[in-house]
Amino acid sequence: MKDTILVIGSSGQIGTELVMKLREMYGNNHLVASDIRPSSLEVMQSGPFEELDIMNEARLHEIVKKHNVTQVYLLAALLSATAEKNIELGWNLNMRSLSHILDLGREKIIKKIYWPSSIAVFGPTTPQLMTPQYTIMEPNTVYGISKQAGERWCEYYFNKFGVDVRSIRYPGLVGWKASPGGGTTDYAVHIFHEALKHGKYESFLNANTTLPMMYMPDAIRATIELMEAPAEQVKIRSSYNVSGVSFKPEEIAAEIQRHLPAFEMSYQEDYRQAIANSWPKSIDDSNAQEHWGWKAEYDLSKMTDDMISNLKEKY
Ligand code: NAD
Ligand code: AKB
Repeated sequence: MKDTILVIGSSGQIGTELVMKLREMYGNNHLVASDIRPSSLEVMQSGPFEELDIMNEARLHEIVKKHNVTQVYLLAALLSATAEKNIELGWNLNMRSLSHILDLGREKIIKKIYWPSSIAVFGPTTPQLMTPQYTIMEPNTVYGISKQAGERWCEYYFNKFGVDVRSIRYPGLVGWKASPGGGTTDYAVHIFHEALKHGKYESFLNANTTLPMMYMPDAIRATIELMEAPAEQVKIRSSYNVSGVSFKPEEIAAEIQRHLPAFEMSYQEDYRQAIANSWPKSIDDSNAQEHWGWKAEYDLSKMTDDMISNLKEKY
C-alpha cells in the first residue's frame, strides 16, 4: 500500500514548496497538508488540508487515523529570531511537537518521520569554518537549544525504540515562493523583494556576516533524498550537516547589482547580529555526501539569477 504523508507546518517557507513536491511524487490524496493557519492557494486546492495545532495531541491522532497516515514531516516551529522574543512558546512548541510525533513512531502508528534541525545547534565555541558533523555544540539561543535537544531525542528514539526518524541541519534557506518565518537568515530573502520593489534594502546584519545558506530547490531535494534513502544508509540519526553556499550581505548585494545596477544596500545591525555571530560560516557535509550522496547544485550567482527571474515574473 502507498504511504500517506502528513506535513505539519504546510503554510511556512519550506512547507509551501515541500507539499507540492511530495504531492507530485506520492499523488495529491496521499499528502495531507496541515497548519494552524491556511496554506497557499496552491496547497489548499491541490489536495487535503487539515487545520491542526500541533500542541493538541488528540487532534493530531484524529487526523492520523482519519487519513491512515504512515509518514510525518514535522515543520512547525518557532525560528531563531521569533523564539528569542517568546522563549516559553519557542521551547514548548519546538519540544512538545517533536515528542508528540516521536511517540507516534514509538507506538508504531507511523513508520517514518522527518524533523529538521538547524545550523543553530552550533554556538560561539564551535569552530566556525567548515564546521564538522561532530564538534563542540554550545548553542546560546532558545531555538538552538531546542534543536540540539531535539537531535538528542531523535537519536534516542531511534536507538531505544527503533523509530525511523531522519533529520538535516538546514542552513538559512532562500526561496521565492513563500516568506521566511522569523529567522536570523531572513535578510537573504527580504533583500530580493525589496531590491525589486524599492531598489534598496537595509540589512539587519552587518556587511561582513558570512553565514551558511542554501537555495530552496537544493533544500527540498536534500530532504527528499534523505527520506527516500534505504534505512541502512542513514547512519546518523541525530541530524546531518548539509552545505549549500556561504555568503555575506555585501556579497549578495553585489550579485543583485549585476541584475539591478542601481540597487542600494545599507546596514543597521539589530539583536539578530549576535545570533548570527554565534553560528558557523561554512559547513563540512562529508558524511551526508558519503552516506546518501548529497551534493548541492546552486552557488550564489545561480541562486541569484533564479530568484530574480522568478520574482520579476511574480511582481
Ligand atoms: P516557518 O516559520 O516559515 O513555518 C512554520 C509553520 O509552522 C508556519 O506556517 C506556522 O503557521 C506553523 N505553526 C506554528 N505553530 C504551529 C502549531 N502550534 N501547530 C501547527 N502549525 C504551527 O518555518 P520554515 O522556515 O518553513 O521552517 C520549517 C522547519 O525547518 C522548522 O523546524 C525550522 O526550524 C526548520 N529550519 C528552517 C530553516 C529556514 O531557513 N527556513 C533553516 C533551518 C531549519
Ligand atoms: C533561522 O535563521 O532561524 C533559520 C535557521 C538557520 O535555522 N533560518
